[in-house]
Amino acid sequence: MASPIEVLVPDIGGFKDVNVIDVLVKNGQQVEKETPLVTIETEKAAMDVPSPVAGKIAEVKLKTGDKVSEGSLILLLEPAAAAPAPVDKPADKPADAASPAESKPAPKAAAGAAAAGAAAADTSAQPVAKPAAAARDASTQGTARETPSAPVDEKAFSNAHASPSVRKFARELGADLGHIQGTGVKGRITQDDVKAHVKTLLNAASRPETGTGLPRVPVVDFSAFGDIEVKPLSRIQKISGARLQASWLNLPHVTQHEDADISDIEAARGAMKDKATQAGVRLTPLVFIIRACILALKEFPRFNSSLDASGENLVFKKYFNIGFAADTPNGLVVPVIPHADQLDTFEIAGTLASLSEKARAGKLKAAEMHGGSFTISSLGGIGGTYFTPIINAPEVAILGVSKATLKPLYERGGFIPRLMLPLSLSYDHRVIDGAEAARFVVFLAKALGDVKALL
Ligand code: CAO
Repeated sequence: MASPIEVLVPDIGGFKDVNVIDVLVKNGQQVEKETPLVTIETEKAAMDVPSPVAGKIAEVKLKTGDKVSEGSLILLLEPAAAAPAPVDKPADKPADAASPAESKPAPKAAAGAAAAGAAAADTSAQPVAKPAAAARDASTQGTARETPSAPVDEKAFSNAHASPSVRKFARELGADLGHIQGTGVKGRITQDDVKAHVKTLLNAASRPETGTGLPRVPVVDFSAFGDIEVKPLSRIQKISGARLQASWLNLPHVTQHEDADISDIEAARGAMKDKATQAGVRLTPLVFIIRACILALKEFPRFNSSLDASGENLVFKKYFNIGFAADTPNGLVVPVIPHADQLDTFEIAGTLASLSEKARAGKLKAAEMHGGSFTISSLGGIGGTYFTPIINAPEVAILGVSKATLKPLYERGGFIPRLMLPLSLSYDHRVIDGAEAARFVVFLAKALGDVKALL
C-alpha cells in the first residue's frame, strides 16, 4: 500500500465554511475512485465529494457538522497499489494506465496530488457526484425525456426535503430530488420514493424511440442562444402535468364545439342578483352551466361513465359529482362539487365559491378533489373562444366553456343580437361516438336556453 495522500475539499465555487452534512466513509474502508466521501451543503446545493482514487481510508479527518472551505482536509487515503486490474478483465488496463494519480506515488504535497489526480480524471475533483455527470452525457446521447440521466437541478435538489442518506442515495443514482414527490412525514422524500422515481424513469427511457414508443423531444442547450433563467415547476404543476400527459397519451381525444344561446338565462341571472346577494352568494354563468350539464349527463349516461381497468367494461356512475378546473397561483386544480344534482342553484353557487376560494388559498383537502364524474373547465371569466380541454381521466368527457359574446342570430327573417356561449366538449372516442357527442352538445345548448329547466 502506498503512503497516504491527503484528500482536500475541492473548488466549491468560492463558498466558505459550508456544512458537512454527512460523512459517508469510515477508517479502514476500501473505496473506489468516485466513491462519495462526504456530503457538504452550500446555500445553493448539497454535493458529494468523491474519492479521487481507489484505495483504503487511512483516517477520516472531519465529522458531520464541521465547517469546511476549499482546501480543508477531508481524510487521508492510502491509494491502492498500481494496476490492480483482474487478469480476466484486460480491457481495464488502458484505463488504469491513463490515470496517473492512481499509479504514481503521491508527490510530497499529498493534498495537491489528490486534487491533481482528480483534475486528471476530469470529474473527480468536482463536488458533484459522478453519476449525475455521467447521466448528463447519456442525456445528450438522445435520452430526451426526464430520465435518471437528466441534468440535476442543483437548487431544487438542495431545497428538497430529504435526509442526508437519501440525498446520497439519490446522488448515486443521478436522481433529481427536486422532481420527486415525498411520501414520508410532511412530504419528506424517502429512499423508496427515489427508487420508485428512478424505476418510472427507466421504464420510460427504455421505450424504443420508434415503433410503438414515443418519439423523443430533442434536448437543447438554450443557454447557447442567449441568457436563460431556470425555474422549477410548482408541486401542483408537476402532479397535474403528469396526469394531463397520461390522459392526452392514453385517451383518443376529439373535441366537439357548439354555441349556446344564453340570452334568456343571463336575463334571469340578472333578475336573481339581488336575491343571490341577500343569500350571500354570487351567481356566475358557471352555476347554470353545471345545472345544464347534469341534465345532459342524465340524458346521456355514457358521459358520466369510466372504462374499468380491463378496458372492456363501462362503469356507469349514478352520482353526479361535478369537478371544475380552478386557476390558482400554484397551478391548476380540480375541486369537486359532490352530488351537485341534489343542490339548488344557490347551493351550487355557494359550494363553487367556497371551493374556488380554498383552491386559490392552497387549502383544498385531497378529499375535495376526489370522486368527480364529469369536469367543466371554464375560461369564461378570462376570454378567448374555443379550446381543446384535456379529459380528466378516467372520466370520459370534459366541457370547456369560453366567454359569452353578443352575436347576430338570424331568426324569422332578420338578425337579432343574442348572447352566445362557446362550448368545447372533449370526449374519449373509445367510449363515445361522434354522433353521440354532437347530440350531447346540442342537448346541452338547448338546456342552457331553457330557463325553466335550469331554475
Ligand atoms: N362568459 C361571460 N362572462 C363570464 C363567463 C362566461 N362564460 N363566465 C364567467 N363570467 C364572468 C362572471 O360572471 C364574472 O363576472 P361578474 O363579476 O361581473 O359577475 C367574471 O366573469 C369572473 O367570473 P369568475 O371566474 O370569478 O367565476 P366563475 O364562477 O365563472 O369561475 C372558476 C370560477 C374557479 C372556474 C374560475 O375562477 C377559474 O379559475 N377559471 C379558470 C379555469 C381554468 O384555468 N381552466 C383551464 C384549465 S386547462 O383545461
